[in-house]
Amino acid sequence: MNKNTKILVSVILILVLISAIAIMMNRDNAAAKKELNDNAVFILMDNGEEIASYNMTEIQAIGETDFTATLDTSTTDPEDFQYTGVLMKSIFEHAGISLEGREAVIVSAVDGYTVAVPMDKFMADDNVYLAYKKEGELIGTREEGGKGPYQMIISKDQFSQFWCKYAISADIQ
Ligand SMILES: Nc1nc2c(c(=O)[nH]1)N[C@H]1C(S)=C(S)[C@@H](COP(=O)(O)O)O[C@H]1N2
Ligand SMILES: [Mo]
Repeated sequence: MNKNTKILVSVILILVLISAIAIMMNRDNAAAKKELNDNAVFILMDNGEEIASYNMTEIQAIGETDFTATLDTSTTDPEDFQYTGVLMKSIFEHAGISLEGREAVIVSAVDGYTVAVPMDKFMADDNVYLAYKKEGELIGTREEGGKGPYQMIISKDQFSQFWCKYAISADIQ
């Protein structure tokens, strides 16, 4: 091998090594992200008392649905997105909590934001979802720069101020 060939071979070997390391690190990150999201817990409460908690795998099993909603914030123009989640009323039904004669559901987030959803809105078809994917990708945790892992999305709302990012619990009143 002449000198130039040796240099070329060394450069190629180094590049191959660097990309192998990058691929491995990426794989670890993806696995860690999936685990973080799979383990994320959502809590159901009845008048302030915790009655059930679900992780993402359990929530998905209740009845995963794709739906569209219009994200319209004070700083962005309205835009339709496809989300994936479970109707929030189905989670309460799964936990055996009767929704009859109740008044509202208070959804709370880790940043202290809370949204009160009146019962007629909560019970409507195809409306109040606990979502965890947007356009097929996990919404992601706040630490990852996401708006989840769970985000309450109200499919029929014209504006999105009644949605709830980083949602952690729902309390039926
Ligand atoms: N936890 C939490 N959820 C929230 C908010 C918030 O500040 N904290 N803001 C609301 C408002 S005003 C809007 S328009 C939507 C979308 O906010 P985004 O643009 O940050 O996604 O989230 C809603 N949900
Ligand atoms: Mo907003």
